[in-house]
This record gives sequence, structure tokens and C-alpha cells, in this order.
Amino acid sequence: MLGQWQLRAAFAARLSRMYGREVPAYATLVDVCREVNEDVLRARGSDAERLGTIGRVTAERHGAIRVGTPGELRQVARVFGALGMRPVGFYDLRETAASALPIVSTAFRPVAEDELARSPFRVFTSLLTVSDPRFFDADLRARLTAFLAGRELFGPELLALADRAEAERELSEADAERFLELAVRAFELSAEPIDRDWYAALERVSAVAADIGGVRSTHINHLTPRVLDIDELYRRMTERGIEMIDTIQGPPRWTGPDVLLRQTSFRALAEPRALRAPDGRVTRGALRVRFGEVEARGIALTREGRALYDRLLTLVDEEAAHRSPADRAAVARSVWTRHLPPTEHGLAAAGLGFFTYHAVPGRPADGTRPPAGLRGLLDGGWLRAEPIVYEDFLPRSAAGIFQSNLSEAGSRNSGREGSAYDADRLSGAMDRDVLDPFTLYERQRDRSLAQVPRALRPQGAAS
Ligand code: OOG
Ligand code: NI
Repeated sequence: MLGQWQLRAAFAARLSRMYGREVPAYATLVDVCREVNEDVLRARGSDAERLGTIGRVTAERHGAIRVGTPGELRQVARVFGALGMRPVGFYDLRETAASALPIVSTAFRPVAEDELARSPFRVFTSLLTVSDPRFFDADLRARLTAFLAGRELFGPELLALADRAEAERELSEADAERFLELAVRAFELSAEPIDRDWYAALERVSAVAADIGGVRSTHINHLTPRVLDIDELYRRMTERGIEMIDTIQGPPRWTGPDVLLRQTSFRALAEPRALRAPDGRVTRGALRVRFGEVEARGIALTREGRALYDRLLTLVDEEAAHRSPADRAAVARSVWTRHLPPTEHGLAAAGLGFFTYHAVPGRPADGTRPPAGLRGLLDGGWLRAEPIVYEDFLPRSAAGIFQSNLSEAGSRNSGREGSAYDADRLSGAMDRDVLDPFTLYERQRDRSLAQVPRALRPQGAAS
């Protein structure tokens, strides 16, 4: 039998092989990541593994997919549910970018620490906001709704296997093989000809809307490996002649601890796709929608830390506004140096970062009693803090990645009231709770803290 984590790891590995065949530049990206990670490990030793073992980091991927309807999202949730992945976080990208991004998103991922350690595979999943009148007028909405209602992304056999894997938390080897084959196939790029005029009608609103609602199947949009030095990776990819987007999204490079998430990507490539003209003739065209992304992960921030991060982004925008774009990284570094603690210890002490806490073995050595309070225990060397790695995404970075890969801005009627999409609406559509990432990190921290009093109790003391 194969348990859920084995299914998840196998799915991630097969998807990676499939995507490497479809998009050869992705295979280059994975190679360069491996080289950079090996170099960092050589240079920094065990310190390089502070936010994850090299085994985990090398295998780690996130995917991105896009679906059209709440019903499709519900089916995706069943497929990922089979892999032990649950919806975490709600991201509304509609207001984040100058380009039209008519989508809201969540990320499917494992939540338990041991599951993350075994296979941290996650998928950023976006839902087209068909009912948002700023993007789709009544006529286009009606046509889009009818088009989406007539397609099937996941067949009954796949869904039945998925439900069984979720309920029983495992599949026999033969069923697992069939499930993986069908699941990977569901995310392959289809060779079916695309209705050219329909695709173009949606593209006038948003290239993302066309990628979702202009075709009769879904596909993986990108698959993202994790790298330990994203600046070095950016340099090496550029050296190899691969055109990267202009910036690295998220926190700047600086000398303090890595926090949250830094991401960049190579530009969407023209891929041959069959197009059907109104007279029925099929021609070979090309579409640029799929790209390659890479990311470096840092420490998860508490609600206070995250609020500070969001303020710092605004501050960077303000200070960079009257400077040349080339100065932005330097401006960001200076803002960070002024506002963020330069060490992990500082992040923990200020309550800005998430850590788990562990009693230092051998204490108490001289019979002194431990001080009360976390700060005293840390400063006195009674406890050590281990960073919790950020497992989620950042809306502004996501929008930046989307936007930098679009050639047209699309259009939106900002005079209209947007329709409400929120975490509850997504939860309702899937019949599964969209989990709050902060709550997950808090629980992880609190579980470690709950062990501390017992671990610090002097030997032989009564309970
Ligand atoms: C998703 C873009 C966002 C990320 O890592 O933030 C994203 C998409 O292109 O569908 O993948
Ligand atoms: Ni991504």
C-alpha cells in the first residue's frame, strides 16, 4: 500500500518529469538550482540546512494551476485531498496589479510538520472570478459560463480513486499507479485545437482569463523549485541566456535572516498550440502563458511581523518612487536595515517571527531554577529557538509574477462594484475549510512551548 505522503511525493516527481518534457527551460532551471544548492551547502555547511534539509529542499516544488468554476475547484480539492493536501490561505489578486487579474486563489498543501518534512509539495490554485462585472459584462459572462459548464477537467475514474485515497489514506500499488497516471494526465497541456476567436475575446479582458476559460482542459502553469541563493540563481540563468523577469519579488537581499519568500521567474515562452479558425481550419499558432519560477523560502512571520512586512513594502514604494528603477534593491535593503531586527534572536524576541522552542540538553547544570518568561529562558541559554519555515505565498509577489509574464494589460471596468469573493465563499464552494496560515504556525509554536515546562523541570523533582 502507498500512503498519502508517498502518493504526494510520487505525484510531484511525475509532474516534474512531465513538465520538464513540455518545457525544457524548466529542466535547465532545475539543473541550475541543484548546482547553486550544492555550492551553498559546500560554502555554508550545516547552516545552509537551517530552513530545511538539503533532501527536502532539493525535492521541493510548488505548482500553479487555474480553474474556471467553483465546481472545478471542488474537484481539484478532491484530487489534492487524496494527496493529503488541504486548502490554506486566501489570496485576492484582483486589486493587487495594474494588469487585469480576475482571480482569487488558495494553496493546497500538507499542514502537519511530519507531512511537510516528508514531502512539502504545494499547489497555488486560482479560480476565475466569472461573476465579477468589472471584468466580464453580462454577455461575455453568459458565454463563459456556458463554455465552462460544457467541459470536464477530471474524469469520474480519477475522482473515485481520489475519494478512496482520501477516505482510506492509502491506495494499493495498482490503484496508486492508475491514480497517478490519470492525475498527471489531467494537468498536461492538451493538443486539442483552441477556438481562436473565443480565446481572443477573453484575452481582450485578461490573458489569464483566456488561459483558463479559452480552452477545454486545465494544465500546470509552472512548477517551482526551491533554491538556497536566489540572487546567484538569477545571475546564472541570465548567463545561460535565459531571459528572466526584471526583479526578484518579495524581501530584498540583505544581511539579516531570510523571511517569508523571494521569487523570480523566466519569461513565458512561446509554445506551439493548434488554433481553429471560424471556418474550421486548424493552424499552428503559438501562445505565451507558461513560465518557470524559482523561490527561496525564509522564516514565517507572525501577524505583527507580516503587518510590518506590508508596511515596509509601502515604504520601499514611496522611497523608490523618485529614484531610478535600478536603485530599488538598494532602497529596499536600506528600509529593511532600519526596520527589521538583524538576527533570528531579534525576530524571536520582538515577536515578529515564528519559531519552535526546545529545551537545551544539559540544563540546568548547577541547580539554578530557570527564569520565568520566554525572553529570559532564551537569553539565559535554557531554550533554543528553531525557525519555522514559511510554507505559504504572498499576494503581491504572486501578482508581480503574473503581471510580469503578461504582454497585454487587459481591461477592467473599475466604475463597477467588484463581486465579493472571500475565504468563506471558497470554503463553501469546496465544502472544506480554507485554513488560516497564521493559526497553523501558532499551533506549531504552541505545541513546542507546551513541552518546555516538563523538559526544564529539574531531575527528580516532583511533578
Ligand atoms: C500563479 C502565480 C502566483 C506564486 O508562486 O506566487 C504564483 C499562476 O501563475 O497561476 O505562482
Ligand atoms: Ni508560483
